[in-house]
Amino acid sequence: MIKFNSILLLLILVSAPLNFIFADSVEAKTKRFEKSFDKDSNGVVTKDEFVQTRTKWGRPEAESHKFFNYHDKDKNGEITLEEFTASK
Ligand SMILES: [Ca+2]
Repeated sequence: MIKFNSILLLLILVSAPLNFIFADSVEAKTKRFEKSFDKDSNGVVTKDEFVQTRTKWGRPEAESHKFFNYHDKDKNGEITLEEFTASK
């Protein structure tokens, strides 16, 4: 049991910096926002654009709606680059 706990602790300690390294950088998010989601390049991503892109990636529509609402911080129906890059 002690051994298992030690291994678990070790895994947590090792994965924390990895999470930090592999977390999306603002640059990576900006690129994804502009290249993948903002189809008409008007600086905001509508729900249609968001869901369509994720559907193309094979993501379930219900999940895409959930993520859209998560990113759309001010709930105005559009995701700005600021909203997108601020999201974890
Ligand atoms: Ca918004």
